[in-house]
Amino acid sequence: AKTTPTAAKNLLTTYDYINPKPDAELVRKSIVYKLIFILGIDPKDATPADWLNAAMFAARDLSTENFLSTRQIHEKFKKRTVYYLSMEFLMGRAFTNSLINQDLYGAFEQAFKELGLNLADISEQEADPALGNGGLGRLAACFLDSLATLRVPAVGYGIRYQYGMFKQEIVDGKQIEKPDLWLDNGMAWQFARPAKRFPVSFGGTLDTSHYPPRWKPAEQINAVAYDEIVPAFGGQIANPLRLWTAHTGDLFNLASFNEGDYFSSMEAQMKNETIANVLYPNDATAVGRELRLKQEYFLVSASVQDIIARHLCRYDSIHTLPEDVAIHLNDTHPVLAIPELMRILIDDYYLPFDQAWAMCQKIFSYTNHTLMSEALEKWSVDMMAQLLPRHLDIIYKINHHFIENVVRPQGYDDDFIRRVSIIEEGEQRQVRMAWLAVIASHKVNGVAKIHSDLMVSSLFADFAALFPERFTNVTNGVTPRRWIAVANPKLARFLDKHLGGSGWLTDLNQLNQLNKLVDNKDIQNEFANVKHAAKVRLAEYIQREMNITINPNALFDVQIKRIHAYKRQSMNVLHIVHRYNQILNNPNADWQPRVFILAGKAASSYNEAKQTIRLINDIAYFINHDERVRDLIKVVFIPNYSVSLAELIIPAADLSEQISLAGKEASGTSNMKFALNGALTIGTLDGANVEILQHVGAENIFIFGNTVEQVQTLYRNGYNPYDFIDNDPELAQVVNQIAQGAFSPDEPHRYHKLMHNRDEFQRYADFRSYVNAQAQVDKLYRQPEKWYRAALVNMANMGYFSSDRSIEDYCREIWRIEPVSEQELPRLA
Ligand code: F55
Repeated sequence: AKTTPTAAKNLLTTYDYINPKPDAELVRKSIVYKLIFILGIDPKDATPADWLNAAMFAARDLSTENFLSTRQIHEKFKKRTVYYLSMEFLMGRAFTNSLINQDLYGAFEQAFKELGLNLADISEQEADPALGNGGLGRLAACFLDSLATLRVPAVGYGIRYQYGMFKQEIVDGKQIEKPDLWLDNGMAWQFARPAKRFPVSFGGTLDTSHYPPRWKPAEQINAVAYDEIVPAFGGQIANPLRLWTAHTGDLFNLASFNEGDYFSSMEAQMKNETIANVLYPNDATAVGRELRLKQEYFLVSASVQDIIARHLCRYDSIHTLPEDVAIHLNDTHPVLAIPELMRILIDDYYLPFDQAWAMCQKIFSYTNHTLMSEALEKWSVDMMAQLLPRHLDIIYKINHHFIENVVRPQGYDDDFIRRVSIIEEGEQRQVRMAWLAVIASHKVNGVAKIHSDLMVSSLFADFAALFPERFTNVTNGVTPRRWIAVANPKLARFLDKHLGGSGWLTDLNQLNQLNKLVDNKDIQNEFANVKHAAKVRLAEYIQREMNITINPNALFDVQIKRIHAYKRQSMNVLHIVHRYNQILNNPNADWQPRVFILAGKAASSYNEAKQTIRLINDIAYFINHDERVRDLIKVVFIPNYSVSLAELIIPAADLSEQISLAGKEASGTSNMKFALNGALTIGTLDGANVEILQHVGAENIFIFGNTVEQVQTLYRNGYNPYDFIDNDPELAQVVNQIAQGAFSPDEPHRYHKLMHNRDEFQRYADFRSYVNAQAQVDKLYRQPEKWYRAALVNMANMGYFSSDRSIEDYCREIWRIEPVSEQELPRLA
């Protein structure tokens, strides 16, 4: 039983701590108080980082009451809750976002002014927590923002990696990886929850002489929670993001402890504490490493135990779990949650298999983020038998049940059964995690229409024949709070002014009112000024950090994303070199000056991607120092791409490069962020580009390249890159220059392989069409009225791509979850 002292209860119901909202003076006092009494620092010795920490504590106080009262509302009304399980949350900086969401930016700005400090400079001190690789992790963060803002009862579960995504340095053009010490200056934002801990077991043996079988694990480790507040825009509601760390605690390596081997039991524990140490930096290839499997199980075991504990606080029976709980799997990475829940229901609650399985199928849903075979997770049966014998046993039983009760009765042949089996036979038997996810989930979704269609017609075709109603689409979205209000405040003011207030921030379809203003020359100019200011800001950063001068009046052409062959950064390079050649051939033509901006990390083991980074830097050095091109071309590779760099770069882009090979990019989300900030897209018919085209109209986007069908035909006919190189002298020239060392004279063959490979992603097939589209870009940019009109049309039609719309789709179609209603909200005193 929980008791609440009356005084504390009042605090939670009357908001008398800070009601209605603190003014600058109260904020200033609070910051100074935190500095002195929480951090123990004398104001006259405080560094900017100290001030930031103090201010973050002050800001955290202001969302804590919302956070706690949200929990109370959920309890009181027994709100059905969605648990979003993800190995990655790329949250970005929290401070400015929380001030904007709580409408406190002005008060904090003024408070710092009175202290003789500048809020924007202080905010720059915050580490950017990079607990994710790229799109998948950032999507999870946008979704948490929308879930809170839409008042959906939701908890995010992830891992509190001590080292997130590595820090990228560029030395002699090459990527160097350094550890990312994001926790070094303290993390004022997260509440440690030392009492929220669950044991997670590994290894050992399975005694099948009983029913249910008894798992006797060899090792146990504690998962300990840290809660980060996810504030809604507009205050009132805040949801938790619960991140797990690994602690030794008082649990031991059971086997060696029993033998009295204290030291080796401690040694084993120390090894296990490394579970939450580091994020795997692979974004499009699965790794078969044991530590990764341990990380995945660590996340889901702690989370499922916590979900059950929370359920049992409200209901006295485990049987009501499917009414109370929806668990969403962000890709297959947390799929072990399925056998983990089965294990607990069967082994701890003595449910029969069929009953436990029926519950799982109501509870789980799964999002697929890729069709590429190298990214599909498969774990060797041997490894799983070693590490999780009971889970492997349950997976076999699920598979047996599926094949005997679902597949065979429908009369499918052995070949079909071999294809849909969770266990892949072969030299090394493997567990197909995506198959398990599909079989256990009531809904499986792709992340853009074209991707969801391909998912059903290719990767999951056999399953779509078995359960067609299971598959659906939820097109991705991005949060306008971070991607406009935080990243581009000048654009936010522009929108406030022309849309009559800030309602667009929570109802992004209001942007379509811009459609009637797109021909207005004053408004075009006003937007051009917003864009120019962002370009100046980025140019200053590039000058300061890289000592490269760029001209803000040039066209800023931007490709920022993970470096991967399918995303075709090297095709972007082909165009740059082609343009360079054209300028040298015809120096007196009226060229449109361009700045090519690229950024992104390569997985540390991905050689081709690293070579691509080096090529970009070699070419940048060469072209930027060639006086003959003057400033008609500048090439800049900005190191250490991150959420906070995206916030700086995206508002400054004129042109957004979305040039993946059709069929390979599941959705893309930066395409949405760019268009929302008034950049025009040059892109293929891939992922969400297809839907962006439908929304903005063909006159306002530069589409090029082969379609999925054409790509497939080329593959089928035995794609030969030389069919294209040999028939296009300008392309051949570019390929030969790069391959023969024109940009790497110190090592002429450095890029031979990069140019003369199988061209798996058909850069050469799409080259000519890409170059033609780029010529159209130049032509339109030279007619500013038309360009800025098109930019405004893009913004006006981006309402659909709000993550609020995505989350509404999930709530309605997948999770069957209702937000906290107006009536359920406590009224402000
Ligand atoms: C991370 C770890 C592994 Cl093991 C595999 C993949 C990843 C990863 O980061 N994937 C990823 O970012 N996928 C992207 O998801 C986005 C959100 O749905 C899509 O927009 C994007 O197309 C897709 O590549």
